[in-house]
Amino acid sequence: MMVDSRRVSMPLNLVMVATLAGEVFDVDFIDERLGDTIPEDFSRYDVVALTSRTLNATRAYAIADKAKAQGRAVLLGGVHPTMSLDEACRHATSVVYGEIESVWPELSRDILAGRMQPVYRADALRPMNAMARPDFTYVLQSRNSRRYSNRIPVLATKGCPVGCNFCTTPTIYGKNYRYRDIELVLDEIRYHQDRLGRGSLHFSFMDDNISFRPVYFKELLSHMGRLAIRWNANISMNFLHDPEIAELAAWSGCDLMSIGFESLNPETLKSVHKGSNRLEDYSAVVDNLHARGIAIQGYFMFGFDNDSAESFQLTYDFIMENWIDFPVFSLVTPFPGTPYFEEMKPRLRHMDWDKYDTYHYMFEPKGLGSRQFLDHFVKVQKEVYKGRAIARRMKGKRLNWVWLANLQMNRFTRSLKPSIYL
Ligand code: B12
Ligand code: SF4
Repeated sequence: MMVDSRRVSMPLNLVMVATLAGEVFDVDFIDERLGDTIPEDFSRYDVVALTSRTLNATRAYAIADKAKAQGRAVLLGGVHPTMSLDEACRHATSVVYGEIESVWPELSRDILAGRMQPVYRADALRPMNAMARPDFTYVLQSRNSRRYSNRIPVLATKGCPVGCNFCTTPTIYGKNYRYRDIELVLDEIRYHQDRLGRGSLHFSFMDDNISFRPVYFKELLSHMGRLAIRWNANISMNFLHDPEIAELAAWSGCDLMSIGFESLNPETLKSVHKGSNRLEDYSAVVDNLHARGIAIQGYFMFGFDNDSAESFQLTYDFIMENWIDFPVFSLVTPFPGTPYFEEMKPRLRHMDWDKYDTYHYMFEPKGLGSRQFLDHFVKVQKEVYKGRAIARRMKGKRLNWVWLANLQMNRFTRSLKPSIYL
C-alpha cells in the first residue's frame, strides 16, 4: 500500500537508459504510470526497452512479447530481469544484468551492428564519476509529465555493504560501495536549479544507503547546505546515533529520512543479517533527528519466523513512544534471486509476481497461524493511525505533507481487512 499522492516519482532508472540511448538513437520515453499509452504497433521502433521490478514483471513481459512478435528487438533491464535472467531472456532479445552504464559501450555497438547478445553483464562496475549526468528533458516528453512529483531524483552513492539477506542490492552489486565526487553531485543539483530557474527545489536521493561512509556523507551535507534545497533519502541506521549527522542533515535541508527499522526483535535482525540495526540505538537515532526537526518515515516488516503477538506490541510501543511520524508496514517478501528467496522457496504460497509488492501474504511464519498473524498486522496499523494516536505522534510538529499522509492513512486503515493481503 502506497499512500496515493496522485503524483508519480520520476524514474531515474529510465532517465539513465534514455540519456545513454539518446547519444545514439532517437528516444521515445513512455511512462505508463502517468497514463501514457503503450503503442499497439511498434513498427516505428528498432528497439523496445523496458524496465521492471518484480511487481511489474508480468506487465513488462506482456509488452515485450508483443513487441517481439512484431519483429522488434527487445531489451529488458531493472531489478527483476536482473534477478531472474533465464525467465527474462524468454521475453527479450537481450537482458542487461544490473546497471546499464557498465555495459553500454558494448551493448550500443551490438545494437548498431544488429548482433545483440542474450545477456549483458559487466565484468567490472564502472566508477560513478564516469557516468553521464542524467538528462531530465526526457521526463518532459510526456504530455502527462505534470503528474510527476516535484521531488527530483538524484544519486550520490550506489550499493550497500550491510548485506541483508532479503535485499536485492548485495546480490546484484555485492559488497561494493561507490560514490561520486561531491562536486559532481552538487553540479547536478545546480543543473536542475538552472533548468527550472529557481533554487528552492526538493530532491530525493535514490541511494541504497547514502550514509554508509560517514566521512563522505558529512562532507556532502556540509556542501549541500549552501544550495538552499530540501531533500529526503533512504538511510540505514549506522552512524545515525551521531548527533552531528542529524545536525548537518537538518542544516543542509533534510526534511525526511526513510529508515528501515524492520523489526524490534533482535533475533529477527540477526536472522536477516541486518547488522546495521542495533536496538539500543533506535531511540537515540529518533531523538537526534526529531531534535533537528527531521521527520521519520519508519519501515517495519512483519512475517518473519520469529514474529509473535509480542512483536506487534513491541513495534506499536516503539512507534508511539518515539513519535514516529510516518510508519509504513510491509509483509516480508522474498524477492527472486536473493538468498532469502532460495531459503523460503518451498514455503511460498505462490509466484504470482503481481503480488510481490510487500503487501501480500507470502508464507506462514512459524510463530503464528495466518489468520492470527494477519489480524495482528491489520490491528497494529489501525491503532497507530487512529485519530488520537496521530495527534500524539504528531504533537507540535510542522503542518506539512506528513500530516496529510497520516490523515490519508487514517482513512485507509479504518476499512482495512486481512483479506486485502491475500
Ligand atoms: C529509491 C527506491 C525507491 C523509491 C523511489 C522509486 C523510484 N521512483 O524509482 C520509493 C521509496 C518510492 C520506492 C518504493 C518502492 N520500492 Co524501492 N527502491 C529504491 C532503491 C533503493 C533505488 C532505486 C533507484 O532508483 N536506483 C537508482 C537507479 C538509477 O538504479 P536502478 O533502478 O537500479 O536502475 C539501473 C539498473 O537497474 C539498470 N536498468 C534499470 N532499468 C533498466 C531498463 C533497461 C532497458 C536497461 C537496459 C537497464 C535498466 O540501469 C539503471 C541505471 O543504472 C531500490 C534498490 C535498488 N538499488 O534497486 C529499491 C527497490 C527497487 N525497491 C523495492 C521495493 C520492494 C519497493 C516497494 C514495493 C516498497 C514498498 N513497500 O512500498 C515500492 C514499490 C514502488 C513501485 N510501485 O515500484 C525493491 C524491489 C525488489 C524487486 N525485486 O522488485 C528494491 C530493489 C529494494 C529491495 N528490497 O531489494 N523505492
Ligand atoms: S541496509 Fe537496506 S540497502 Fe543495505 S542491504 Fe539492508 S535492506 Fe539492502
